[in-house]
Amino acid sequence: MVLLDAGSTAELAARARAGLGDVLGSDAAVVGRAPGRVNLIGEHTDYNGGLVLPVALPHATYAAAAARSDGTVRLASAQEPDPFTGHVDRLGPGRATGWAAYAGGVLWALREAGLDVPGLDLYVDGTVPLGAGLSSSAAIECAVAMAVVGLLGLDVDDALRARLVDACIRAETEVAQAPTGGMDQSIALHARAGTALLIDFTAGTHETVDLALDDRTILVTDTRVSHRLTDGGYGSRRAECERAAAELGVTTLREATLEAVEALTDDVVRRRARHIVTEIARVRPTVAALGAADWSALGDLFAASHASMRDDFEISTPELDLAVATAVEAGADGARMTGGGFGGSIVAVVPTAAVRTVVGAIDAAFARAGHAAPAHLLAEPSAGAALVG
Ligand code: GAF
Repeated sequence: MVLLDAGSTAELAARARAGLGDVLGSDAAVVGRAPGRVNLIGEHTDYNGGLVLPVALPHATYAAAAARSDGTVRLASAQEPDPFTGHVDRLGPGRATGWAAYAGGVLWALREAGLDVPGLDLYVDGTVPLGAGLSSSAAIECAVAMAVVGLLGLDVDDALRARLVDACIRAETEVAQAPTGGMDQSIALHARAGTALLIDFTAGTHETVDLALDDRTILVTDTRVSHRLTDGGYGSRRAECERAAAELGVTTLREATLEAVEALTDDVVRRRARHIVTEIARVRPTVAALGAADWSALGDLFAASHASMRDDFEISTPELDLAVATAVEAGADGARMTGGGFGGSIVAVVPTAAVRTVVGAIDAAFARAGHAAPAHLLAEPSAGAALVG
């Protein structure tokens, strides 16, 4: 069994500081920390003006930073091979590629937002699994953003957090060119421990949802089928949703009715839109089921969500389907694929006493099917981005 440990904040902050010293020869002035996330329900709904319900993971990314007076920007990572060197005046679209586009893109976007970002040395380390659909990219962006506001000595209130969300979204969509919807940056910056975040992308609001999980555990299983949001599958789903909205004469699919969607003539566009409309309708009932500890209702909602992503949105994989089916057979209340899809992870709500059984059953099923061994983590709902250490 591979159980991914979140690590201790103090130890990982110290590790990031040590990395900055060893690799770039700088003494860290600050360390920013931002969590990965797992979405409980509401998939691909963010860019359709819909509702989402993510929680922050205890697994996080740490960015140790020191300001420089010459405008040079040097970026290095414990998890990524290619360090980056550039100048703080020249970090916009087209300047950096790979992981450095996410980190450097944030520096550019914060400058665009009016912050006086200096040259800096920055080193990233952490425990958010990469390519697992658990928002490692947004964790890098938001950890870098926190490090910058730390260097600038700014007071991190809710208004500043909202500006950081916008800057991190610009870094991801305009510099890294991943056409994503904003959920991941919002949860990374606004999460509160012990809660999920209900975000409404039409109203532009978010509210915390207390999670009294009692004898339940949120289990995440990474199928180790790597997913990338820049590969084209994510973008083509987004384009199909936009086409459906245009044909229905609505600004976003949030405004569409199921009846109108069923009348769309193109089979693919109709099924994509049906996923979005039905998925948005599942979010508030999921909040209610969690609040009432109605695990049977939660299981039905998760099952319908997974079927919709498998059959209508077509973003699941055989590994995700196997993990979901096995988790439920082995005693999970509910399970569904989570995140952008085309690989990545499932999320399951499991009676805590059954976690080992469920993990063992998924491992055995993957071995029997000849799939690579999956990795598991316990998603204790955790706090959002902060300065640490
Ligand atoms: C990825 C994206 F980054 C999010 O914006 C969201 O669309 C998600 O996939 C699917 O719900 O994480």
